[in-house]
Amino acid sequence: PNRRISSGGPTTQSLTIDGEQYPSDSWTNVPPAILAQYGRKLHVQPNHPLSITRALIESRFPGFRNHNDLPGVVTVSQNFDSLGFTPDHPGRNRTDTYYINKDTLLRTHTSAHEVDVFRQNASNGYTISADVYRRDAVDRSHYPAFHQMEGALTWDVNHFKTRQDLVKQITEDFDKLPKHDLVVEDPNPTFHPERNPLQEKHHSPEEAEIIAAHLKRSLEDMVVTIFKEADKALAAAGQGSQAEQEPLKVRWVEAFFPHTSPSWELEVWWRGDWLEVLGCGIIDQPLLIRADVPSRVGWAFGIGLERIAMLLFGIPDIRLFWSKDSRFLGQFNEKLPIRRFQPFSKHPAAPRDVSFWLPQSSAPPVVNTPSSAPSPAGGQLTRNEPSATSDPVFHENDLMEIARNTAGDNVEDVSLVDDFTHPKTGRRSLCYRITYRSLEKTLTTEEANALHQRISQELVGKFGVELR
Ligand code: FA5
Ligand code: MG
Repeated sequence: PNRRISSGGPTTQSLTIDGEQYPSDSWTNVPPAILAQYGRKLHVQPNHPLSITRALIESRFPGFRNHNDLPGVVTVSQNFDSLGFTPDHPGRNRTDTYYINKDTLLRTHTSAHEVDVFRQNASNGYTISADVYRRDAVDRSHYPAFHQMEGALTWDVNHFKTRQDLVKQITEDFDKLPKHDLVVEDPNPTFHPERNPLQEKHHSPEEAEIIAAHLKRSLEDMVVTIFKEADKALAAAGQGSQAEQEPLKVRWVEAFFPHTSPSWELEVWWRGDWLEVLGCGIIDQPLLIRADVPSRVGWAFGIGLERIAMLLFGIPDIRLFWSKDSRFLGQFNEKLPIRRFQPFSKHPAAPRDVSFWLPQSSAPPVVNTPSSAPSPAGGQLTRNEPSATSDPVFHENDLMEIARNTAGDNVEDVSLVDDFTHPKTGRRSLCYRITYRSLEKTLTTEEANALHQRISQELVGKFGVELR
């Protein structure tokens, strides 16, 4: 098949994905490294930790219809318009999204299928698990190809005589959910009344409140289940109890999604930091109207499956999920109780810095916020980015991708370590620390240097930066 050489290289006429040919255009930016990962469907590979995780979560949502085979090439309309993303929403930018061409892309989230599945109107609850793709940060909890599980539950207002009966039913359903004694740090974060309204035009605050309670309890139950399994695995490995080492701590934080309101994210305390594991909220009623199910009300969530699997098995690095090494794959068996992941020998890290002046015309790049959560996972919604047509302005995700394309899974982390603007000339200089480490062998000094050299040269070639 004809493929682009690289994100900034010359385009050829078409891309072939899933046996389908797509014409390329000026929006095309899917690199070969991503196409090579496309189609592995780790979430349904027997005995793969992501598949085991998916099945475990599905088991906490009995009666839901599970969709696990929806194709990853979707339209811009499915991925964004159907969900109410505004035309200028930053998530649409080529800096964040892999476009096949201006109308077609690799889905950035499983929400891309929500409207289609709602339209089938075949069940009250459903899940959608799938591979998703994003240009994003490089670190141990972010990867450009990852997996999400969407979940939604709705109640049909028309099935009830009165809205009071609806509230009664949801309350009964809530009372039937498994109870837990989990400490939730912030069960009801305040939310912004304008950016995250209660949708009072469509349902009462009381209805929103009981739906939200049902949503949060369901997801807390999911996390508790994962944690109990992780705890058993630790005990079985003779490593004591997780509860002693690092007690389960979760918190709800306000979030913003075009397709839910109000919205939240759930974070879990993991290895000394808050790890964002999912986004969720009360489904935007106009979305349900667009899906021809205007009489349904309910909730939806989107979980990062890798993040949950990391908690469940104690997997320390997201790159491992893509490993074909039997020392990794051989450790998981869906017929046996969850077992703790045993790291194979850890090879040394090789950090290298690259410092450069941005070209004078360059718009300010977007940089990672040094916030507590491993942001910018929610960045699709919050970052302020240059417009889609502004190439070749340097964007941090361009460096992330150059690093991935050049060093593959030998790159562990890319972090901004210095950001300096010259007081007289106004020129801006950035320094990134790129940490090289193979999961499978020790990289030699020469190998690390060679990778670093190639990445630095690509930065110069593509973005006209001046190395310092
Ligand atoms: C979304 O994608 C929303 N569509 C989720 C949603 C669905 C909200 C339904 C409301 C209703 P977000 O961009 O935060 O949200 O991603 C969801 C989860 O995916 C994150 O919490 C995180 O666990 C995971 N995730 C995001 N980016 C990455 C990445 N680069 N690598 C690994 N996991 C990621
Ligand atoms: Mg998020």
